[in-house]
Amino acid sequence: MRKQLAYLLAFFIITMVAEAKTSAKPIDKNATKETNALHKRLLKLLDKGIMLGHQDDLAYGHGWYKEDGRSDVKSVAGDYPAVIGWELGHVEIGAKYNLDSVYFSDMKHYIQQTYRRGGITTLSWHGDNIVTGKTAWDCSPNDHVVTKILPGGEKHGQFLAYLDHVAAFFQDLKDDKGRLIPVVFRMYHEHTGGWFWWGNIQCTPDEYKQLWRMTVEYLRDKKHLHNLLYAYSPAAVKDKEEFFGRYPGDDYVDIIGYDSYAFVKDNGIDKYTQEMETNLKIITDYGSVSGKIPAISETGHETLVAPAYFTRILYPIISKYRVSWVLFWRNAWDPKLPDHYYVPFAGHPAETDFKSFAGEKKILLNNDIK
Ligand code: BMA
Repeated sequence: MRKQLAYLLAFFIITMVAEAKTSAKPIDKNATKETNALHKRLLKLLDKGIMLGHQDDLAYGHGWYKEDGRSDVKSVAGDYPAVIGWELGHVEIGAKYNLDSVYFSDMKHYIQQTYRRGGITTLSWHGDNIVTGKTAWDCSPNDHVVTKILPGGEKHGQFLAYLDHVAAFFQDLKDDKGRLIPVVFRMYHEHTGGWFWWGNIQCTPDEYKQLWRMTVEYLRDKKHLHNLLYAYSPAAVKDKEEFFGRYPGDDYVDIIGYDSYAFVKDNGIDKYTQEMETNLKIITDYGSVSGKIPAISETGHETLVAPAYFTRILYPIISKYRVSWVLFWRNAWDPKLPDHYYVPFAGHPAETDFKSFAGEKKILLNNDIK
């Protein structure tokens, strides 16, 4: 009898979990048809494999800037990434180009090209510190930026004007038929790290949650933007408690990720593998009960000095998990940053390693997700 009961309970739990996964919908009840389709597709692709992503892939790469059709991932692996990341920093101040010198007008074209090709777009936002007028990294604990931009704060109105610029960008992402292109908005990221004005040194967990909810409500309900999926992505955390300590709630998040980087100094690779295991477990466990889509929102190993980073360090870990994508950070074009790259380019010693990684059946490039 007991055994029967246990079976029944197990069956019930499995059914509930399966239900949570497949019936999950975007948090925006008025999400456009295309946004719903993207959400459904992301859930479905979890069964197929892990999408390869790269930040700024089409705009520039190591040693080049703005060459039509070029991509460092494509030059080495033969195809475009399935996911391409972009950065909105400075859109809020009405600038023509972002903090990494990508024109917003070009970015829109790249996003259109990606969409036309069946690829997926995610955007981060290193918005300026509205109190000091300096960068997102300017985060003295005494500025209380978040307190000041919440409703009632002295910078609230001015911050909404920042959000108006952000909204205008999203509103202008149109496909060939004039329909809004659905994209992932990964805002206020790495907030557990304490190095941005929205970080854990500058605001309380409650203030962070309020900031998040205020932003979603403003973009969705006031600006009537319905082409966004919202991604929550702390810097790698030590445990579940830290991950959810500033989580704004299931009604405000579609995608759950984390950022983690591999360094070689001080046992860095061991720390990285542990960090990846811990964080992958948190996001995939929660994803399987909540229907939230887990993703490795930023990762990589700058300059690729550790031997076989892709096939021997990264792949053995990530291949064990049902995770939507793995996004490698940017290959800077700027000659002042010659070592700032995360995927190999033609001629780099890690080329074969990356090619083998990208060739794994489980790793999906643009053509694999069409
Ligand atoms: C950082 C570095 C910076 C860049 C910023 C925003 O990690 O790549 O050079 O400006 O991201 O993209």
